[in-house]
Amino acid sequence: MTVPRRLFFALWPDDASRRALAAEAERLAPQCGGYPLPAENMHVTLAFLGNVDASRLEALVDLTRAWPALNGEWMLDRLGHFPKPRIVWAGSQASNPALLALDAELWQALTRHGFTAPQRDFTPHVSLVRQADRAAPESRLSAPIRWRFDHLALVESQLDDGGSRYRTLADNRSQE
Ligand code: 2AM
Repeated sequence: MTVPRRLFFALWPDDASRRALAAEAERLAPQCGGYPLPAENMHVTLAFLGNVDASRLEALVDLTRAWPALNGEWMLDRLGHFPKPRIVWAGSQASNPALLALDAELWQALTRHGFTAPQRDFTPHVSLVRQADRAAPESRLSAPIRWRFDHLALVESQLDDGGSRYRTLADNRSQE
């Protein structure tokens, strides 16, 4: 048995989207009573695996690198609040069929690798503010953010004193 790794699959925004999301987080944090997440942490989780034995990592890296190229878009325009984990997040009013299909396909592949998909529906979201006691006063982002996603990433989460640090272990961009 080796040391478990806390892993998840995510989409990572381009720099402009990331900066726009971080600016929203800064703006909202005082209103929601929490702390803003930094630009480098902005992402949408497609599949959270939790603690995974390191012996399974190689198969996950292979799956990630072999994943077909992505060329999608997600228009973020709304704000939401998950009261229990105390998160204020950005998402979209309209559902995004491509994003939902990608999530379902990813879980199908992960199921073949012995992972179990969650029972609950997937609510694509980008966490902006943590320890948020209140929802944002408004339900819209101050301006819509158009995020083009072009790669899938396998990411490790490490907790330290400053919060979560994320490290990409593999992605499906060309290896050349
Ligand atoms: P969150 O931002 O909504 O907290 C790394 O922790 C990533 O995995 C974050 O995007 C986090 O979502 C997500 N995550 C953490 N715990 C999770 C869980 N039990 N189920 C689903 N996603 C989780």
